[in-house]
Amino acid sequence: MTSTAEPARVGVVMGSRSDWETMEHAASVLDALGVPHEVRVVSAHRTPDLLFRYAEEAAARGIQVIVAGAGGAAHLPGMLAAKTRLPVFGVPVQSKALNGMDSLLSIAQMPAGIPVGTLAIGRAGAVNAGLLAAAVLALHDPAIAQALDAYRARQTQSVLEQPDPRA
Ligand code: RP5
Repeated sequence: MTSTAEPARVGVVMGSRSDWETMEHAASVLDALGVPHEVRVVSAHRTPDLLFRYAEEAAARGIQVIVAGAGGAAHLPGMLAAKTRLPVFGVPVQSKALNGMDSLLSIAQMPAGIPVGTLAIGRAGAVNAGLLAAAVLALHDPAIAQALDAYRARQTQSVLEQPDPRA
């Protein structure tokens, strides 16, 4: 699935269909900002060959940033990062057993040499990964920069308009 007719510039990938509940928030932000993206399930342990192929081919296909969500022993972001020079932002999915602490540490604790930018556990991390991916593209894309500025201005305005939390 690609968000628009334009070729995808961000790859939103996840280890399982069950991660979509979290990762849809990254895709929604990219939609809202008009960033062409694709969404794929690519599992580090169930489809390792697909993982390698996805990472190896992503840059040549026009993908500029990868947002990768996974839970538990969350190898996906690190393995993708090992196979591509594209920036990879990892989203720790909230696992049932350990509430996402396992996912967070698996993604954050990359040994020196292969970086993964790690976001917060769950929805906040997915939203911010989408925003961060857009911010990278905004460096060279005025339309995305403008969309990001407008997003932030709306967010500021919504707080200022409703200062009383009881309202
Ligand atoms: C990981 O295992 C996925 O990223 C998911 O968060 C977790 C559980 O996967 P399912 O058993 O729901 O497919 O690979």
